[in-house]
Amino acid sequence: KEIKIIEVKSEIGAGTRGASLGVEAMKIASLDLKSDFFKQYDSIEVENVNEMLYDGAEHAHAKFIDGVMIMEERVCLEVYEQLFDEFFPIIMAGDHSTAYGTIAGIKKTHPKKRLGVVWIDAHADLHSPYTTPSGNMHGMPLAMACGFDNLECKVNDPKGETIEYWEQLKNVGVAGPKIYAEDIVFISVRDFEKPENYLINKHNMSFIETEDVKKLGPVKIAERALQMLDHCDYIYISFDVDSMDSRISTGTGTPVPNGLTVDEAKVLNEELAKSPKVCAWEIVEVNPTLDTENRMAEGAFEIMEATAKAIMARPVMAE
Ligand code: DIR
Ligand code: MN
Ligand code: MN
Ligand code: MN
Repeated sequence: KEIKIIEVKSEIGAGTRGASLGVEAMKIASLDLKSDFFKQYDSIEVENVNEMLYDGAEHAHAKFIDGVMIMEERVCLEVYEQLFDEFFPIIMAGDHSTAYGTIAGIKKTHPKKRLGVVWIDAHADLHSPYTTPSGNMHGMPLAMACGFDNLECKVNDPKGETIEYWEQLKNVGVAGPKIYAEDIVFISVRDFEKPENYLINKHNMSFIETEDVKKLGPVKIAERALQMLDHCDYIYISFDVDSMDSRISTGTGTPVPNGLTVDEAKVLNEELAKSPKVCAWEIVEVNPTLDTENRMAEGAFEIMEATAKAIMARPVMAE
């Protein structure tokens, strides 16, 4: 299977400006590291709506949800098209909200198949407009994918117009939930709010801590994560660079201590990608405006390049 790079230079779901520059920063990193990665694979860019960032914030508990809606639809269609054409999509995105578009695109391609998700992130991204502490929609993609409102933990009172968009969002690609909460494996998630904690416990979601990665090593952890999703037909890997330790992830909007090293993240993603069930891989939240000497993008690029190599080397999956 050939890899196709899908560039999503959107930052409309982030609270800090600059994540839409992450894609270009990783291209600069490839030049500095003398890699021909971007010559090796074709890429296609999804048109963004970043100009909407100039408009006022009408949706306090789901900022720019109208723009997010457009982006999810576009990413969904592009991922669907590339999968349909039998490419393996590597999605280079800005903020993490568009990962829901990717999930929707996979589900649209394989509506009857069970899709597992490995979510490598410092955050659980399980908020809804009813529970978000920030209103930033990069904290919501997994709630969109599972169709969670989490009204049990309601702390906000979003207005009707916001809720209309939220309900519409749940039907991107195909109507209703795209995944089951029990088909998500979180790795290195360590910064979450009570409403997210509630969902994680309620649905007994799978959780692998940074500690475990350090103790058992990324190879064993990848094996364990794949084992946890053994009952799924396909697997999607979502890699938020803030899963790495805040000393490393200097160029990202919401750095958190006690994360992975570049090496751990690299081996983890490589090992996961070796599974023929893995059908798409995504990297998000590189923000060069916050960085020093493009270090974040260089680490992120190294991880992406190694993962791509692992994808290209694997045996073909029987349908
Ligand atoms: C926090 C931070 N849970 C929020 N989320 C981030 O605002 O929803 N997600 N940074 O990537
Ligand atoms: Mn297209
Ligand atoms: Mn995230
Ligand atoms: Mn994160």
